[in-house]
Order: sequence, then structure tokens, then C-alpha cells
Amino acid sequence: MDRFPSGDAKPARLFHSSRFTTARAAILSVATAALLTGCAAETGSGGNPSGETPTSGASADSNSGTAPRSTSASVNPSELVGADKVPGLGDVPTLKLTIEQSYPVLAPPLPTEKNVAAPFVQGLEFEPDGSLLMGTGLYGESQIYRLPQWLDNSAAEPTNVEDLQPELFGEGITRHRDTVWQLTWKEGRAIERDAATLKQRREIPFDTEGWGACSFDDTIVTSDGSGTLTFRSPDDLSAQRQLPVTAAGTETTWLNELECVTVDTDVNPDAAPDAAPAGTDDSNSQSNGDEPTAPQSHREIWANVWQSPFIYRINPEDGKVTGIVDATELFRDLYAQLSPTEQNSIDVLNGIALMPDSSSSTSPNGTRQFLLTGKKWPTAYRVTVSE
Ligand SMILES: [Ca+2]
Repeated sequence: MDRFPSGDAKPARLFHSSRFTTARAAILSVATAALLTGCAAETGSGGNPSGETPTSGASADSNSGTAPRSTSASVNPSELVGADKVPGLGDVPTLKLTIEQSYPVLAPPLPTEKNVAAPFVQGLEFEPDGSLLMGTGLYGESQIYRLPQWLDNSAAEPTNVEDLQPELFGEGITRHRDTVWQLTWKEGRAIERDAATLKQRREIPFDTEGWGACSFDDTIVTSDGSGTLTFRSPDDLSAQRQLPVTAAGTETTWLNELECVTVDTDVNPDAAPDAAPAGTDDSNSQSNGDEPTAPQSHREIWANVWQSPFIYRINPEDGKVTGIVDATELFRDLYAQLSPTEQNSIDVLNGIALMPDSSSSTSPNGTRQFLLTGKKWPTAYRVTVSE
């Protein structure tokens, strides 16, 4: 989500208005537009981008070749990609989002010693002990750090702060056992880190743009700004499989920050079939043995859609989007907290991390709990997503 389209990048061709075909989509679109317009109206920015932003959406940092992007990224919510532009809306089930709690987002000092109000979030992931890993972007400002035992103390100071070289634009992060991988945007480099200290072990070439990343037990999933995800070796990020993601039969694009979710199923024979996307089978099961009661599981990939308030739930087997979250409510709540100046400083929704503390995070009934935030957002939200 970091990219600010430069004319030649992600063409709008993938956003087919033909998706906007059902009454439900129409209602949702209108509701979303009205809500976002309401957000903008509160800022006094009306339908026009604020400040120096010459173009729409998260385009404040226009990407002009190799020119460093400014840190004054802002996004006008009224210009986010709307319901009529996101494939699958109207055809794929919309999942219910409930805000449970909000938290301040803490950021360590930057290498430049410049203070920032909030981090430019590019990667967000909980560790098993409840610590939160955060990866941030922008040239000269990219970092990775840990918010230790965040579940117990969300105000804890960041630790293990590692600054990236100024020529690197940090992107997705993900932990896989004792390793943390951090992608870079267009630099063709990925960083392997020691999970305990977050210090760099080595740097390896990376074959495409880096956007989001998440991990399953046996593979790492990355996005590159397109609608195709790549499954990679946890050892060296070599590509193993590509997964075109489709929503209601239409190819998607701008898949960004990711979250890999494994859901144990069949533990309780009386449990209702979970929200496994149609077509999901047991091929992903993490077998613990041959006993008939061994838990089985299915997998989901959740993806922020850049420049939009929407999040996809994706079946990693067939690439189909099986549910869509409309997180517009977060913008409305956020804007209610912020001064006009602060409103102009925030950027797009980005950052999704499965909450590690609650059984409802991976309930077989399909309910999930996530921590969601955005670039330069001072607030993160714990939300429940349900059918
Ligand atoms: Ca994540």
C-alpha cells in the first residue's frame, strides 16, 4: 500500500463497473459513498483532495520514478476506491465488522530523529506470546520493531527497533519460526532477521515488488500489488506457487497487507461446519497423527485492498474471494477523533493481524478477531468479523 500510482502502474482496467450489478451492491455502494463523503465533509475538504495532493486517493506521495516520496502522505476518504470499483462486491458475501476496542499506535523515533505521529504501517503481525511486530515504510524512515507483550500492555514502548538503510522502502513482514522476513518495495531485496532480536541475518534478492507477507507453517505468502499471490519457501523465499485471486469470477488487483489464518476444525464433532470457503478441503490439514480425532484445519488468507476500505477473505486453494469486509466504519471513527490537520495526515487502511488471544479469533463458526490499522493512523482497532 505504499504505492502511489504513477500513471503506468496498476491500471484501472481491473475495476470493472460491471461488478456493480446487484441491488445489494448498489445499496452498499451508496452507503459507503455517503459515509466516506460524510468523513470528508467533517474535514472541510469536501470532495477535493486536501493540501498539496494533486490526485486522488492515496496519491499524495506521487511516485515519480526514483524520487523519494514525501512523508506527508494523506488520503481523502471520499476518494478511496468505492464499492462500485472493487471486484466481487455485490456477488461475494459481505462480512460484518464490529469495532471492539481502539488503541493508540506507538512509534519509535526515526533514524532521522524526526518525530512522527504514527507509523507508516506496511506489516502487522502478532507473535504467539502476544507481542506485536510492526514493519514500516518510506525511504529513510523504514523500520521494524516489536511492541512486547502488547496484549498485556498496549502502551509498552517499542523494542528491538531496527532501522532500514535509507535506500530501502520497507514493506511486508512476517514471522516464520525463529525468522522474520521483511520485504522491500521496489528494491529487489528481502531481509532475513533473527526473530528474537530482529537483527538482520542476511539479505537476499527478491524477484518482484514487495508488498504484503504472511506465513503458514510450511509456506510464506506474498503480494506484489497485483491480484496474484505467491507462495514461497520459508527458507529463501523462492517462489513455489502462484495464486491468481478472483472475486465473483473477476480478477482482482492491489492486494496488499496480508494475514494467514489457520482454523482448526473437526475438534468438536458437533461443531457446525465452519466458514470454510466453498471448495476448501482437507489438503491443508496439519496432521498430528493418524488418530481419528486429530484436529484438522483449513486456511484463509486475508488481504487489504490498497486504496480501499475493503478486505478480502481468500481461499488459498482456489484463489476465490469468499468474503469481503467493509472497514469504512474505522475511517468514520478515526475522523471523529482527529483535528482537520491530523485528518490530512492519515493514509489508507493497511495492516491486519489476527488477534492471538481469543478463541473467537479462529472460531470454526467463521468469526475472526483482528487488529486493523492504517498508514499514519494514530489508532489501531480490535475488530470482530463475522458472517
Ligand atoms: Ca499481517
